[in-house]
Amino acid sequence: MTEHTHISGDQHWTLPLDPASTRVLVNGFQSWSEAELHPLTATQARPTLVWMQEHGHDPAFLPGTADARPGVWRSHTLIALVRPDGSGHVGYSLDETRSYAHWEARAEAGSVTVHLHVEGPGTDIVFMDTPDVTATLETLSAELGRRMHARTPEALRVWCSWYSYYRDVTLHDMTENARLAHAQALPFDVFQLDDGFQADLGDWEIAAPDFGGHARDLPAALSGYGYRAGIWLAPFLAGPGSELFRQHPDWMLKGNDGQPLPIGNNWGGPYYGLDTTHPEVLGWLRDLARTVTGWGYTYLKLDFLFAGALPGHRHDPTRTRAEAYRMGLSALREGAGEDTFLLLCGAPLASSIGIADAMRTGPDVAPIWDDESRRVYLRDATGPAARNAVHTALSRWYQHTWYQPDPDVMIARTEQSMLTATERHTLAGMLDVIGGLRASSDPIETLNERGLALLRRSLQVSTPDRPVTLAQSLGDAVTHFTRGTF
Ligand code: 9PG
Repeated sequence: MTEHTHISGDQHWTLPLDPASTRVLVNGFQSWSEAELHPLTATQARPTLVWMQEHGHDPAFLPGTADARPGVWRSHTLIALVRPDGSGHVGYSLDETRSYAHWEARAEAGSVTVHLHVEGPGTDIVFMDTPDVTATLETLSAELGRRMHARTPEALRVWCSWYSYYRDVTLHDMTENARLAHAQALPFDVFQLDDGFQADLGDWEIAAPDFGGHARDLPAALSGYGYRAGIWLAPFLAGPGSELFRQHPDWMLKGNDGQPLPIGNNWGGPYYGLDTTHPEVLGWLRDLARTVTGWGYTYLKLDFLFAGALPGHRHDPTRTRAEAYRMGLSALREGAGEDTFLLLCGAPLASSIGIADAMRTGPDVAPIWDDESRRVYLRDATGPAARNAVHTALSRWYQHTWYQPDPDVMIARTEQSMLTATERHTLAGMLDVIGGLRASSDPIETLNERGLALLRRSLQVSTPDRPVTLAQSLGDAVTHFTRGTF
């Protein structure tokens, strides 16, 4: 047991570190948020555009770029300050079921200060110096996992429709890929239908006109090929034109004026979020999860979950953001049952432990290595790109004791892709180092012999005996890649 102090409110530390030679490891709020190891004197990226802030960043980072300054770094749950020899200081929150720990490190003249703000009633905090930051992060992560009853089931091998078909996916695309994968004896466990099958956000049981069928018809077809069925939901969201929104405006997160509050912009317009402190919302979430598992789905990819941890739950404002989030998530788990595999995405990280089976630990992969204009000019490294995905998931290597990490898909196809052969192999190799879920989205018919060979190699699950070597190799990889060769 590590020594900890129960902390509520704010706390400060001044550390005898040389800012110029110190690196800082930060962990953003949710799956897509920044996680990185950088020189402390650099400037933390804050996106300049509001919709980018909404999609990857904690509201606690807002407003915008106002306080993005050299030498000021913010992080959730934990923070580490690392000397060149690997020693340093670690701050860590050991329980995020009710409270969130916001950390901020600042380079001062000849020292480093760390500020902690605990949002919520208080939590057990460790703040320690250590000869080995990597080892200490592993130990504290295991402790947090134990305290929050982490679920770390066997990793699964998943085919997912998103990264090739996007919202144009049809029922036929799913069954055809399963048929071809079966014919090639590709060892997937799950075929997962992503965004595009539903009439609207919230109207999950009504089929999109162009889907060419209904999602409820997929599981039986997949089981004929020996694959489990997976489905994507954004269960805390409602589209403004949905039946859900029209019938239950009162279930939405609300602004100070008592009106439903748009919480983001995607799918060609704004969307709203459900108030997960509302008992009727919880009942609806339970029923939704029960309905799709009743259709035969045993793997749910639950996405855009950060909506459950936003301010605006007016039904019971006494709940903290973490509590409101876990109420919504628990309702989904109850409806889905203990045996259904829940992969969370766009989700607050530590406050999902104990309910999540797996967690996306980075932004989306895309068939392009780097989206330089968004990353450099718009100051946002959370956009879809292979580089952002592996860089972020690598920087969260210690989270394998919180849930199974999902570093997102490898890409083996050569068409509809801007990845070079080197980039395809680098991506696959780095996902393998990260471990956790193995996934692909390539249309099977587009894969030649070499593509199939790369895919087969990537589907070899090599967890769970990774942790020790994982920490070492990732520590090296993160250092190497953040030196600019990445
Ligand atoms: C379906 C997709 C896929 C994907 C998820 C998620 O606007 N944004 O910043 C933004 C970020 C991620 C994103 C969509 C939008 O992708 O990660 O795997 O399921 O939703 O819509």
